[in-house]
Amino acid sequence: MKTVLTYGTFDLFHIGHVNLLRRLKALGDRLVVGVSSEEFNSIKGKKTVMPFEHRAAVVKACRYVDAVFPELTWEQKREDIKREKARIFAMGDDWIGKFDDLSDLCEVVYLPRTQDVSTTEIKNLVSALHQERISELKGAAEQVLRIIKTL
Ligand code: C2G
Repeated sequence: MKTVLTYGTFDLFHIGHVNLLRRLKALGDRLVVGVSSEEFNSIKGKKTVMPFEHRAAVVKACRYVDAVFPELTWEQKREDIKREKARIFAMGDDWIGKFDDLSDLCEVVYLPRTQDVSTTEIKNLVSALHQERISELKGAAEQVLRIIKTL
């Protein structure tokens, strides 16, 4: 049984996450994912839209994923690799070189990210749509006011 181990926040689960998990599963027989807790995300300077329970449930529901566990600290990776008997530790290449120190325990792999999609981009798009909606409503309210003034 060749176990592959990876970590992530997986907020607003998108095609970039799916592509990564599919490619990671293809590297072995079993894919295990450490999903970042809220507390750990604040250490990473990240604020999520979806709570940990939802993000973990969505990742677990992905057919490429066999097991998930909470990621609480940077330091837990060595213990996780030993516990899960992971043969491969893998991340997207935005982390390239950051975890090479684990290569005494298992193979360390970085895969190319999926271009033009990220949780941050989705958040920005939603807030732009929100702003657009607000200005539409403002325009409509001003129009109503103008009509009222003519009455
Ligand atoms: N990813 C990707 N393509 C994208 C977006 C993300 O391949 N377009 C990959 C990232 O490279 C990462 C994984 O999806 O390997 C999860 O990304 P995030 O949820 O942003 O995870 P992050 O907050 O970077 O957490 O200890 C490591 C951290 O927990 C990683």
